[in-house]
Amino acid sequence: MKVLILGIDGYIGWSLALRLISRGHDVYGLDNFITRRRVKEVGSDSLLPLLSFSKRVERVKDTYGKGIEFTRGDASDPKVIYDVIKRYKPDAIVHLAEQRSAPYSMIDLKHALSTMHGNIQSTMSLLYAVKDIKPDAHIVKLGTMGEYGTPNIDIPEGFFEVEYHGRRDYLPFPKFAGSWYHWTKVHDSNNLMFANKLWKTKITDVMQGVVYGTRTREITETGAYTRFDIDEVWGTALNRFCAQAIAKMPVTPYGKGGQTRGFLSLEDSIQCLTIGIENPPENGEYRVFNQFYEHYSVLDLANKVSKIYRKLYGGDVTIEHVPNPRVEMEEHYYNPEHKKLFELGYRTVRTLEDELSIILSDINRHRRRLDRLRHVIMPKTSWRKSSGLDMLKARR
Ligand code: USQ
Repeated sequence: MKVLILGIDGYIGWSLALRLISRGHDVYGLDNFITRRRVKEVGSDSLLPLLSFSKRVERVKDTYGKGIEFTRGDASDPKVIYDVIKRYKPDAIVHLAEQRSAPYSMIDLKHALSTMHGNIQSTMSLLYAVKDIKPDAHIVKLGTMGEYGTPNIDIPEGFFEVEYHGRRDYLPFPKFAGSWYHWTKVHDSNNLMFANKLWKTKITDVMQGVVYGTRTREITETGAYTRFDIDEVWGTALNRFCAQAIAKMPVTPYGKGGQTRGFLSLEDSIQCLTIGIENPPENGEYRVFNQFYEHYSVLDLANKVSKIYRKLYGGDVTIEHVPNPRVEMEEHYYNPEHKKLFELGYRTVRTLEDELSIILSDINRHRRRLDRLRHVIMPKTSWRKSSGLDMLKARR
């Protein structure tokens, strides 16, 4: 199959490219390396050292005897998107080229606007380009479980039966996101649904949970790490907790730590995306996957990291409930459904405990780099303090 990955240089994009190549697919990629620059903008860097993209492709060729055709460009620029779809005529397009950090979008108005424009514009450009150039292509779009928020009822996979004033309908489940970033994904989902209604575009909208992990089978085979962020803006909960433990810093559940989210390993995320690509929806179908393995509270995860750390290194980890920089419920009901990927064959590869041992060991091997990143680990970006005043001052 010909698969175009928008955002091929990212945490998931690179790992997915390796998996697809190893399974014999033809992989094409687009990226403008903006995540590398934006992570530097907040004073941070990938904890695991990254090869340049051309070196990455050399490793792929050496290992699997096949390369990746790559275009450097911005996925939110319609011309760029039209050009790559014209050039590669892909069967499937995986859209991972959106700004993916909730804290980054909450820094201030400038960052909120760039997240809104970039994310929504890239999905809109992609929808039009597919309609105009390759209308039978399958769009696999990365959304987030965070689109649903944390309602006090079960969360279905996208749609649910509802009765109101005696009448029934099958409707999209209401969304209530928790950051400007998460809201861009809600807006994208609405646009995807509408494009499907207009043009019958074939779409898989992936509501993915929080991903953790350092490696997949192919990362080990090629030695070409994917990025691994641990700072307060770009790092996600479990990856950060592991880095905090190795750095002998407190592990930081925000507030009470009862915030519960769906989680899955990088290996599982790549398995699920591959299943979605290799098992496309029917022509004209818009389908939604809730993509995660299990749900945990952040305090549960802090305790698990502490347990595995003790087993591996013998010392204790301090768990510190720091004031929550976000506006979110810290204790709530959470029961999302997730059946469709399991029906298509998804099975988890490693237990959480085995995965944690691998992450902790990989971080431990890069302790020098970790020491250089200590100053960006503790939370700073505040949802409440986000403002547009500095942006306006800078324009005067
Ligand atoms: N959290 C802590 N301590 C930390 C970091 C985070 O308690 O040191 C808490 C947060 O307050 C939040 C939860 O952990 O309640 C998850 O936060 P996160 O930073 O791991 O993840 P989030 O900001 O939700 O975003 C990440 C990815 C995003 C993806 C999303 C899936 O960055 O791209 O869409 O996970 S989900 O969370 O299901 O929406």
